[in-house]
Amino acid sequence: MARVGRVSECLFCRLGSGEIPADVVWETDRVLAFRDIDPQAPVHVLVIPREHHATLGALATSDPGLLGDVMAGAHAVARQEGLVGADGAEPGWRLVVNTGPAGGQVVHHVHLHVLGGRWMSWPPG
Ligand code: D5M
Repeated sequence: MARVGRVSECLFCRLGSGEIPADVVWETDRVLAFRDIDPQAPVHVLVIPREHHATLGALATSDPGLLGDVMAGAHAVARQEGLVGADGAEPGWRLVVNTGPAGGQVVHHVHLHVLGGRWMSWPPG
């Protein structure tokens, strides 16, 4: 009961279930990809498991197969958004997983940022 209450308060759980609308670009029964509300690049899509896992580590530990599905989803989005060239390398894109407070994670439901459409700098801020 406590778990249900906690999950229902999670923004990305509510997006994943369709309770809150999102600009969905790609989806399967277990993975959802939608445009970031505050884009940091011409292409900025978030890829999430519909099921709640707070961090990358939590997902990797409890369901590595689902982590693989989320990673494959990120690549599918990059291809769909025109970020993957014929040889698989150009024009290029970036995958970011902010993890924990020092990593800049604000939403505590694991999400992969697919960023592209501009040249990226390094190191990130
Ligand atoms: O990034 C959390 C990201 O989530 C941040 O880039 C904004 C985005 N966000 C927050 N609310 C929404 C909604 N409702 N739709 C789409 N995108 C959203 P983090 O890695 O946790 O810092």
